Amino acid sequence: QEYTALKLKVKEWPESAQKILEGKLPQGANVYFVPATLRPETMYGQTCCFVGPKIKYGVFKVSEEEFFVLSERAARNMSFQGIFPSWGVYPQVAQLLGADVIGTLVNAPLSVHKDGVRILPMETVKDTKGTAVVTSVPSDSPDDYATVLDLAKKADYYKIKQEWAELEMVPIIDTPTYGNLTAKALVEELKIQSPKDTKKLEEAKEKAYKEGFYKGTMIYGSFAGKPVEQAKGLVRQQLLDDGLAFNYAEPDGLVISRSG
Ligand code: ZZB
Repeated sequence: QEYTALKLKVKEWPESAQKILEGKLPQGANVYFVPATLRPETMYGQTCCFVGPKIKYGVFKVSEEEFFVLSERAARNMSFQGIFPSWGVYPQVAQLLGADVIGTLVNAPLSVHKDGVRILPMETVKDTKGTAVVTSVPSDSPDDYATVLDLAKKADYYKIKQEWAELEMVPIIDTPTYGNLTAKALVEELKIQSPKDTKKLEEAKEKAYKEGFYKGTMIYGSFAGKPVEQAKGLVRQQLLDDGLAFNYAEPDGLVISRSG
């Protein structure tokens, strides 16, 4: 599985994370949440970024001034892909639970939300896939759409501010079958009630992938007017060239055997 790993720079930590990180990072360090995505062309539509509240994350030192927040499994894999300076070495400076970083304000590259987006909880994030950080595009990902609806509805329960889950969803891809908010259309058509409707969400995801990739047209961003099939590689290359992302390959044999 070939992912694009995106760098979401931290602008402001919540108090819970500040306490844990105190004294562990050099002055002026840049810390990034690093979600892995298969859909770089949708990054304009990021409205938040998810972590699993019970998942353990590490803060790993990539260079003197750059630190990544992701799962230890992903850091180890990256250390064999030339992402850390020494082969097989991924120095960890702190450990956090997803719950500790809820509310962190990050800058999401290409997102229409230029003031930043929030780190929010998603119960269905898998520790065994990608980086265990998942950037949220509710216009085009049914899982993300179902999750942001649920978060906004139960903001108190999730201990978040409702407005963090309600950043505007901007249409970025038009499709013949589902219009320009594919995920919303599919969640409604399949009558998906909650992020726990995993079977229906799986079906919705497959349909959204197929429709978006083979029939979608970009209607936002530098490649507006181009088919998604072309734009995907172009947006990815632009992110790579601007130093906002890097390639991350998941050694898939391992993942299949672990997740069944
Ligand atoms: C942004 C995005 C926008 C995504 C979209 C999808 C869609 P797959 O297909 O099952 O391999 N993801 C990544 N890591 C995790 C994780 N650890 N736990 C849960 N979800 C994860 O899944 C790859 C996609 O699943 C990734 O691409 C990421 O969400 C999420 F419009 O990034 B994606 C129709 C899907 N649309």
